[in-house]
Amino acid sequence: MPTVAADPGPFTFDLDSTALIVIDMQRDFLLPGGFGESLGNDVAQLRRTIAPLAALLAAWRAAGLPVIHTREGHLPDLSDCPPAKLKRGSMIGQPGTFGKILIRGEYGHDIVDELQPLPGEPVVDKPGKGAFYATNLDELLRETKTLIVTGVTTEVCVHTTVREANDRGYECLVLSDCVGSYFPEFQSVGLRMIAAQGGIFGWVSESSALLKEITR
Ligand code: TIU
Repeated sequence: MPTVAADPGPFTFDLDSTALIVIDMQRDFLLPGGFGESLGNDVAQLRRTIAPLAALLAAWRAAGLPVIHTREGHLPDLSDCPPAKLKRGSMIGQPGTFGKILIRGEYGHDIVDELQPLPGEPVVDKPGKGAFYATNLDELLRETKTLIVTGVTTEVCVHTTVREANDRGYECLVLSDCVGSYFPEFQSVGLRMIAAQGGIFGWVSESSALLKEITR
């Protein structure tokens, strides 16, 4: 079984029951001129995850291992958008640079070109921050015990998903170079929170450490 150097300590897991999850690598969050940037956010902080994630995806696919992608967004009539979310996110469903913001089927809602899912790879559309809430993710992960967690943003959808996964019995390895936050301090503290207290939510490592194990 592979072991990767991680915080708070070495993480050993079985590749036969491990899946890679790529969370919300959507144009609305990552593209210059998009929704995320229109809120005053620095998309460069997220875009630095694209290259290491593309390299990991290539190796992961070459090893024949399972990958699941997620996208945050809503039906065009917003009937699946929790009212409390819409209240604080009134731009959801409004016209943006890349189509209606966070609406399924719009260009901006889809995944960036560099990380497009391949045919057959599940894409989980989620209305919330966590990937388990109101989705079939738990059913897709029937054979899975370990999640390799990547995507954006570290303190929002990544954290929520990692917390949900913990309560459902999954072990999570979060890759620091493959998750990103618009805010450097949240990136740093968000990762520390996962590994704190002996790994309260999981382990934190880098993609290079994992790549060594899957490209042997
Ligand atoms: N995917 C995700 O994290 N959605 C967000 O809204 N993130 C923010 O940081 N705003």
